[in-house]
Order: sequence, then structure tokens, then C-alpha cells
Amino acid sequence: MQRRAGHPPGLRKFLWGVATSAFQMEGSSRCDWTHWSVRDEADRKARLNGVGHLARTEEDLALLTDLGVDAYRFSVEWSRVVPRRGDWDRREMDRYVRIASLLREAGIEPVVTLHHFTNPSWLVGRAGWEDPATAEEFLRYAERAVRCLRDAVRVFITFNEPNVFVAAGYLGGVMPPGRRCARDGFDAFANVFRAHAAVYDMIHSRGRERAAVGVAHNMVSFQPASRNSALDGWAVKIAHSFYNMGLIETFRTGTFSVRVPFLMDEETPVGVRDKLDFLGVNYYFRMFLRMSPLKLKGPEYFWEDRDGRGLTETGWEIYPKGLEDVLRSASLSGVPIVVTENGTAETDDARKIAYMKEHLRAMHRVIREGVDIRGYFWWSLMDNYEWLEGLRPRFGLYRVDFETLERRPTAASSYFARWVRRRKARDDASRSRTA
Ligand code: IFM
Repeated sequence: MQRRAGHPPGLRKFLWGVATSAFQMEGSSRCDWTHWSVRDEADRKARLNGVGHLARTEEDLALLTDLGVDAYRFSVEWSRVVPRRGDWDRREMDRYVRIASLLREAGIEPVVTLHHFTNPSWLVGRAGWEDPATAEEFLRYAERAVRCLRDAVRVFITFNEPNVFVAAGYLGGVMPPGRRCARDGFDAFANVFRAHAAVYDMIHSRGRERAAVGVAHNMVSFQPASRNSALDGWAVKIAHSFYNMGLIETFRTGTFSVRVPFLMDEETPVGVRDKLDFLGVNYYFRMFLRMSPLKLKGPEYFWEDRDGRGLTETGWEIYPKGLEDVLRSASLSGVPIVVTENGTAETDDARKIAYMKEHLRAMHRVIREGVDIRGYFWWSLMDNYEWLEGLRPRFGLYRVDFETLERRPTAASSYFARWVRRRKARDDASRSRTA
């Protein structure tokens, strides 16, 4: 059963929110993704300007009030505020501080991610996360950013999906730095943990009651391609323990270890034991694994429409029960959980609403079991730049016309607003009954 970890600041009441990241919304000409292979002109433009959020910040923040959400998760783009090693762009940082203050004034809890996939380009070629120097640079940036933000911000996320950017950047080679080297990947992850520990201590140096610090962890519901295959079952066990539980175990024990037969058997202390006030869970899909005895390098992974809900525009299977499964696994962390991302790429609003409804119901089932969940954030406020897939997938509650950059509400934004309104009214009523 989950240990109740008190009420971290900013998470005392359930937060209904939406999430974005700086690079996906506003781009940056100063980060590693700008140098990553570009598919076409639209892709290049989106990496420089995102979906024009910089010029429309206030207009976009007003959408949050229309939605009636309690919270907004956004990130600070490291490469904007530190354009060159040792420099600090005060105007860029002031913009993020202003966003946080505007949100606070509007009664919306700002939830700030300090690292969401991107590194400044001045780090490229000098060091990646496999080098401890990157963690030191990150701490220098985070210290200043937190100092600027802390009057308005009570909830910080140090890293978004470290398991994704390390696996994709150092094993799959499909995200910067585009390597395929498990040894570097191990060191990169260890340094991310060490950087988290340092930022956690720094944020709490003025007292624990001021802020809550977490990570946003990507979790997948892994299933064997064939229920009758012992090898597939074995691959699922390894994938679950490494991809889903590795981070949770590391926060529990303070030691990062990877034990994947034929690949790696390593461990190292990283100093993060108990340095987590909440665990963010990003959940999107179930994934099938097939292990062939002839392919010792790793299992084949794929999505398949096994329950008849169809695949999303990113080719992912819609599997609401997976959210229940990963939330139960996440509860083993012993800290409160926040669903920091859940969403789907669909141009068809009815399908987007069906996904939303089923996942929200799944989350409520887990809450009723007694798992301590303190918030739910839909990914994303509006259509934006989707990393490896460019502008094609439509994750937004608001539809963006990429020519005119006009934002348009959708049936899904109205549905979410109604859901939030009803839930908040229900929670308020039950609070006043028990008061
Ligand atoms: O768009 C991404 C986000 O940046 C991180 N989590 C998954 C989302 C959808 O792929």
C-alpha cells in the first residue's frame, strides 16, 4: 500500500491541468534540436518558432481560463535563457517569470519543468549527459531559473521523461545526440539522477514547505505479443523493470542499476534516495514485445489494435486499462502521483473525447482504490511541434492552423472544460460536507 507522503505544497488539492513544453510551443534557434536532421521547411520553421507562442503568450494563457483548469504545466527553455556558456538572457527569463506570475494572478498553479528534452547547442560537441560537466551546467542554469521563479512557482519538475530521452538519444539513436552506446546511456541516466538530486536540494535549501519537486516519468503498459511465449513474457518483465520501475527503484534506493541480460549489469550510487516529493506519470499506450531466440540484441516492439478502439494518428494503441496498471506500479514509489501527461493525436474530435473519457474513468478507478493521485494534465493545450513527427500529430485541445497560427476550440476542449467543472463542483461539495 502506498505511503501517504503528506501534502506537498501546490498539491494540496487535486490539480486539473493541461501541459506543454517551451520548445514545442515557441521553438529556439539555440538548442540541439535545431541542428538535428530536418525533414522539410515546415519542420525547420517549427523548430525555430514552435507554434508562435512567443508572440501570443497572453492570448494562449487566456485559453486556460476558458478551460477552467487549476494548473498549467510549461517548461523553461534552457537554451533561451543560457544562449552561450556562462551567459544569462534576462529578457528571456523575465518572460517565463511573467507567465508564472500571470498564472498565479489568474488563480492557476504554474507547474514548471526545467528540462524537457532540449539542451543548448553550445553543449553539443563539448558534452552530453554522459559527461558530469553537463549536470554541473544544468545545476548552474536551474539555480538561477529557480531563484527567478520561486515567488510564483510551488511545483517544479526537474526532468521530463528521462527514460525517453536517454533511451532515444543513447540506445535508439533517434533523438539528439543520436548515439547507440549503452555505456554512455547508463552514464547519461546516472548524471540526470545526480542533477535531479542537486536541484532538489537547492530548491529545498530554503525550507521544504515552499515547493514540491518531482520528475515526469514516461510509463508504458508492456504486454507479450503472444501470451503463450515464455520469451515474450521474459522480455516484458525486463522492459517493465528497466523502463517503468528503474527510475522508481532508483529513487527508493539511491542506487541506479541496469541489469539487462546480454546488454549490461551495472550499478552506481546517484544520491537521489527519498529526493522526490511527487512522481509525475506520463502515459499514452500499451506496447507489445516479441522476443525471438535468434535476436539476442532485443525484442521487437509494436502497437496493434487488439481491443478494437483503433490506433491513433501516431500509430499507438488506445488502451485505457494501461493507465490503471502504470498508476498502480507508480504507487510503489511511496510518494503522491500526478498524471503529468495523458493524451492522443486525433483530428477526429469524437475519438479524442472517447480516449479522454476512458482514461479519466480509469484514473478515477485507481483513485477509488486509495492510490494517492493529486492531479491530471492533458497533453496538450494546443497542437504543437511533435519532435520526431513534426507538425502532423494533433494532440491539442485547441486546433492550430499552421499557416495562420490561429487557435480554434474543439469539441474536445469543451468536453474537458465540462469534465473539470463537474469534478471541481463535486469535490467542493464533498469538502463542504466534511468541513
Ligand atoms: O509531445 C510529447 C511530449 O513532449 C513528451 N511526452 C510525450 C508527448 C507526445 O509524444
